[in-house]
Amino acid sequence: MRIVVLAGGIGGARFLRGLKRAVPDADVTVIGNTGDDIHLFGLKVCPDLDTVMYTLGGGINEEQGWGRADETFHLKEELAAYGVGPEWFGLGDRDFATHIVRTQMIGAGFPLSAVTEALCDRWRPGVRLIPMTDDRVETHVAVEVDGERKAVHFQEYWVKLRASVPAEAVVPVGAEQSKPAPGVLEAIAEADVVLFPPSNPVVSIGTILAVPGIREAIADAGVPVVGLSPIVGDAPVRGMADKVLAAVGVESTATAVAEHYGSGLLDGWLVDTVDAAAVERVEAAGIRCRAVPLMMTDVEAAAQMAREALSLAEEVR
Ligand code: GDP
Ligand code: FO1
Ligand code: CA
Repeated sequence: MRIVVLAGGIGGARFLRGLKRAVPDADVTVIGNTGDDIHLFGLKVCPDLDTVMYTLGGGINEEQGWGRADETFHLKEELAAYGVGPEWFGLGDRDFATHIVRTQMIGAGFPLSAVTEALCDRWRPGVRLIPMTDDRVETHVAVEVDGERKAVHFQEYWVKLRASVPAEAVVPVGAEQSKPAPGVLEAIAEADVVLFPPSNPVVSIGTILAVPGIREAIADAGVPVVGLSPIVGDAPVRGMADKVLAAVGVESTATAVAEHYGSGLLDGWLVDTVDAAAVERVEAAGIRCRAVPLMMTDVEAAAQMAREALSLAEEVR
């Protein structure tokens, strides 16, 4: 079975680990979000690609959900001693090696998709991980700070400001001009099923869908498209997705997120059992819906979610 998954960071990565356990022999292609990418200290950092790569490759910091296990921060401290920041972004020593290799390869002329493949030669994630695009796309967030309206990089909004100020707009800068990376449209066209894990609908999956051609390829593939809600009990399970959903005028409910994707894109939607009341409304919107446990408390729980998603895909096929 050929499965395509559009993934952000933690929500996408943990679901993928479950999917690998549920269907070990499946051919899984992951289209990764690169809108969170940021250039720091002259290095290109790709948080969501790295989160998927480290999680599936066994190198992730499990408690944090991002960054390397067994990490130290000597390099960051030395840079800070020179007054070189930003101090608000925690790049660790082990993680730095990934960004150095990536930046060096990009400087040598390799596209991000080829660099990601090379990094995965070490981590062996067991999936084919492709960035959504080789072009530069950076999500920026329009905010008002101390009466001044300005756009900040998504990481500054998320990590430095902790989404503590209202997001007035979320813009994937460069997306309109970007092209899907090699292999993205082909994987979608050849897929038996497309899954949206419980990733952020705006700044993870929304950004991937903003790359011209990807949304259309999914709609045209003619295969089941099934999503899992990242919103449980009217709040994000983790992080501040409610803040960016508000920026695009979407309520933080499992129903509103399904309606936001719409029946033109989604065939099936899984909500958590606490949101069982949402099933009727989602189905009224033309999307087949089931309520099942959606908390990824461990790999087995995530695997069971993957089984439910694939079983719903068979129902709507
Ligand atoms: P990020 O890039 O690291 O923010 O990760 P993603 O975009 O892939 O996923 C973030 C979303 O995952 C958040 O909106 C969370 O609500 C959701 N999430 C995290 N853990 C769980 C879980 O156990 N169950 C569900 N349903 N959603 C989760
Ligand atoms: N998230 C934080 O909340 N604080 C950090 O200092 C931080 C550093 C960091 C370094 C590398 C990396 O790959 C991810 C990192 N993240 C950090 C996570 C990340 O940038 C965001 O959680 C996601 O991009 C949000 O979608
Ligand atoms: Ca992310």
